[in-house]
Amino acid sequence: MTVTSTSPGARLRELLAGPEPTPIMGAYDGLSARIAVEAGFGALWASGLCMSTALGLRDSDEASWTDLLALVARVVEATDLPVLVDGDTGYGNFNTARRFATQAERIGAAGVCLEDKVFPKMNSFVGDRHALAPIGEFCGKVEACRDAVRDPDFVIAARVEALIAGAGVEEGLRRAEAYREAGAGAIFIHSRQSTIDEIREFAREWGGKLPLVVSPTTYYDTAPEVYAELGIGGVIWANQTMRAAVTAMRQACRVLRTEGPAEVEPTIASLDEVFALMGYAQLAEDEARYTP
Ligand code: SPV
Ligand code: MG
Repeated sequence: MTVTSTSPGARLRELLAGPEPTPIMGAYDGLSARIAVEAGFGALWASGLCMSTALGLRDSDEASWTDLLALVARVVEATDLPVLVDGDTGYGNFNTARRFATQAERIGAAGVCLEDKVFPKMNSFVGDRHALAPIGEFCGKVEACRDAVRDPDFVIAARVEALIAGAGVEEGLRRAEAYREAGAGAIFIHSRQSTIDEIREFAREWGGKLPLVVSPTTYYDTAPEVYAELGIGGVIWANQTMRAAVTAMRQACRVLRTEGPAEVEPTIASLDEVFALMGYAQLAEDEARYTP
């Protein structure tokens, strides 16, 4: 374990304000967190969609926030990277939002991201019912979280869903500015277009007033240098590991059932790989050291 004198929030802030966009990998349990660390990501996104899916639930506030925080705790434990936690809408009002934020801080997260939709929310890629919360009410949530957390560097990111709701760039900018004034430390501007065009328009108008975070699930083929050109602080690859796991597990189950275990074996991680990933050798060393 690496011990640093700076808080997780301070490290996340520094990364988001840095000259290069930070690649942030979605994680949903200890395993996915370890794999992201191994691949060299700078920070993690505890994804509501992926954690819900891992629990066998839909990303529409079906999972309780305590269920989700139990997984966040595993993500945090598995790595020294700063973890930004998807806080959905804050699960109700300012009071539930601030309780979520303080509990996330307590388990070692670097920040919480709240989205300006109405509870219960629906995943931003599903359907067209994405009612936006009143601006004043959402600002109250941001402020309440800011006031409640202990570390002034703990990041309260405000996620603007105006583009998802079809309300346009101008409405997104109006909301982002209100959330900045309410004390947000970063703006997550979300889009589900297949190009980065509306994000580009937003980012140019925004002019770097606060770090911007994006999640290019649908505009994944954007050239990497574009994020830097637009002054984007963090690029969240929110769900690729979960989707990779779905494909791999389905394939393994199908082949095992239809062709047999011998066909599956060469296509899956060996147990030795799993033991290496999980640090069993370190445990053996520790046993030699600590066991008389
Ligand atoms: C999540 O990962 O849960 C997100 C991002 O909120 S997305 O699902 O892409 O909207
Ligand atoms: Mg989410």
